[in-house]
Amino acid sequence: MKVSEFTCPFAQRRADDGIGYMDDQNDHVSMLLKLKDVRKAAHNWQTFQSAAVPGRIVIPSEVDIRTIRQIPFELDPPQHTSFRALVEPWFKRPLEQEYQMRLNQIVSKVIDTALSKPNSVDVVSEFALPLQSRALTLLLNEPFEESEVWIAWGTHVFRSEGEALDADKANILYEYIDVQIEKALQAPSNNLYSVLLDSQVDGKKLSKEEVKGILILTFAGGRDTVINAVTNTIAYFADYPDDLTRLKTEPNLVNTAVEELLRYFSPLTQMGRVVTQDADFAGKTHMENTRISLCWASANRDEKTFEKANEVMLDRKLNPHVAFGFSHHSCLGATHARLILRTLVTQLANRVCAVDVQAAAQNIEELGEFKRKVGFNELHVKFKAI
Ligand code: EMZ
Repeated sequence: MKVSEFTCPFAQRRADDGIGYMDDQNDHVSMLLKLKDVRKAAHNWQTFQSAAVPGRIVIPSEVDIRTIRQIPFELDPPQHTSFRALVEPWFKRPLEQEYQMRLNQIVSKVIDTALSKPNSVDVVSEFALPLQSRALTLLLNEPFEESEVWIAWGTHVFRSEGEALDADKANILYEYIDVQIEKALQAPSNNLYSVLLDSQVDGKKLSKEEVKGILILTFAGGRDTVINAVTNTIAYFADYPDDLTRLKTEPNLVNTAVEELLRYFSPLTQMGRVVTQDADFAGKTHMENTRISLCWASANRDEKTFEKANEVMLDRKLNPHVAFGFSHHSCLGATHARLILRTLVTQLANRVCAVDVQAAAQNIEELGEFKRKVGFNELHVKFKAI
């Protein structure tokens, strides 16, 4: 089996009745597995809400380690609409030339370091993690050196090895953000904290807690997801070096290639919703106050929409994947994430001709009746320069 292969554990269930089940900390989840159901439910915020108890829509649930609402992701319209409108322009800054230039330098340096190592590099801890953290300095508009603090936190801000939920770790993030908010109040700058503290939503200044909620999402939502996407992309090119050559000669392919890799890997497996009233949906009755999940990873392999769904086709034309979610909650960080991946793929194609895998340890999620690979805990490779 190739190291980059991602078999879809949901295929049989999706074909049988389109729903899977898992228990998450004694809180049952019905997983919607078909693309059309996932999309329909994502639209229907009246029945399937995001603004439940903070942490409950995340799977595994974070209710025991988080009391602060992540914003705008744990809100429903109309509150969601106002907050989303406020933060949207900031999260579109990756479209600016200056931002792209700086990201290009960050990616370039990470590749320089990897190429200069005489021995193998662990892509997770020595490549994807520093890349994610350094790129985040651009998104927050913080000094580059601050990334060293975030790198020390490891690949997930809420989890550590052997512990699905780590409260001590979560507290490090919460306390860090509190300190940064106080600093921004005392000496305002043009970073995300200051900009938010100076903003209003529906005519009201944001509270510290709201600012904190936006920052927690910014730190948590784009961390393991970006790290997985980067690591899986490198694993892919280790298996298919000819595709690197192809991308070098056909650089315009980079956008469709990145979308296809996102569809295939689906860095975030699923996201939950809480049922607000008894509802018949996808052939089942869902009781009030139970959870459903929108299983992006399964929806992205739905053969009804994606021809040869289990194959990577870098030039796939129609690709309505839901790797960044769907509807009003679609990923706020998507512009930033896409830029990271496009820059990475372009530079790899121009600088690297082969990636040799020396050792790999997969990261497998246990989801009730399913086990899903989502990335790697370690991936040791040697990059070969062109
Ligand atoms: C939440 C989630 C958001 C959650 C887009 O994903 O990502 C997870 O990694 C976090 O643990 O809190 O931010």
